[in-house]
Amino acid sequence: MMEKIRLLEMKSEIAAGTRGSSMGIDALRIASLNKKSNYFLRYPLQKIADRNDLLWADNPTPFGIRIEGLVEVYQNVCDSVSRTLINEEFPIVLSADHGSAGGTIAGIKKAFPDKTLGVIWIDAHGDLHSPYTSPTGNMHGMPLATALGVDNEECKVNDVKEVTLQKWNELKSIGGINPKITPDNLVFFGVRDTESPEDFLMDKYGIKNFTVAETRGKGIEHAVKEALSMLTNCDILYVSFDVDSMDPDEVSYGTGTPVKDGYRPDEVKEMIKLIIQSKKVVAFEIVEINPTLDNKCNKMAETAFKILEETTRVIEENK
Ligand code: NNH
Ligand code: MN
Ligand code: MN
Ligand code: MN
Repeated sequence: MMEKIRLLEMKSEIAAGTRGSSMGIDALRIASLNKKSNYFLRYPLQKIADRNDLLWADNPTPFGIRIEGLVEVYQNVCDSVSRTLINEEFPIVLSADHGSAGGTIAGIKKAFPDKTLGVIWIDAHGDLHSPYTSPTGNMHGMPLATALGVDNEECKVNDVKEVTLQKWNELKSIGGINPKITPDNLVFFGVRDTESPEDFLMDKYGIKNFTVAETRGKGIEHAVKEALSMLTNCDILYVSFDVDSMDPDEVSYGTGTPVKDGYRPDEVKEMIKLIIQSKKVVAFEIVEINPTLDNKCNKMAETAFKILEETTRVIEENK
């Protein structure tokens, strides 16, 4: 049976510190046209409302920049993802910055409140900050903490305003379930640029990170098998693919926070394919393409598009 797929387009870039990721989805479209692919005609596409108007507004919450807008983004993504899943369609979320992913997780839990959700997070970053610990105040560094429901007050470095904390609590409760995942059901691939409050949480909860070296040493197949075996208690899985997991020198610098020594594109493509073949994945997301920063024309989007096309093919043949 062919899985029905729905593309969800979310252009929110208010959670990133650098401008331009809202153009990442159109950069994917251009990559598809240059490849003469009809990808964007093959699947229904739904645009989700953003709050990018806030990019021109004052920013009253320094340790949770534009957090009030992100609450709306979470709610909108949550509604679209849950509706898609309830319609028995597979949501592929094409998003600007990674802030959206907290809304995706909320939407999955809203659709499947009684199922145990596992998350595979392919990223150079841990995205485990809270307003108390963030070094930048950028909300795209925090989506996993909202899903886990952790504030990490033990590692507090920021003096956070009450209004920020109120919005933070709203973020955690979107979708009606908090926490949405447990740390043992979260697996990282490629995380290599964390701050100490994130390291503290990874140690405290024993969150598994397959480093690039470990993934290569074991081989992609073995590493994925091991990751899936850690998630056998999960009924469903969500794969979140931040393109900065890839090596900027292998691909390009077309992402807001590039980090050296990442994966090659063929490695992530294989990894995602093997994860989807577990038949447990119910949603896939791709984030943080920023064509305005690309030093090789549109190379990041072209690379991401190839991975997206192959991933979509595997989703279709899988069911
Ligand atoms: N940890 C940094 C921060 O919180 C960087 C986060 N940037 C990301 N995350 N792109 O994936 O600001
Ligand atoms: Mn990320
Ligand atoms: Mn990242
Ligand atoms: Mn587990």
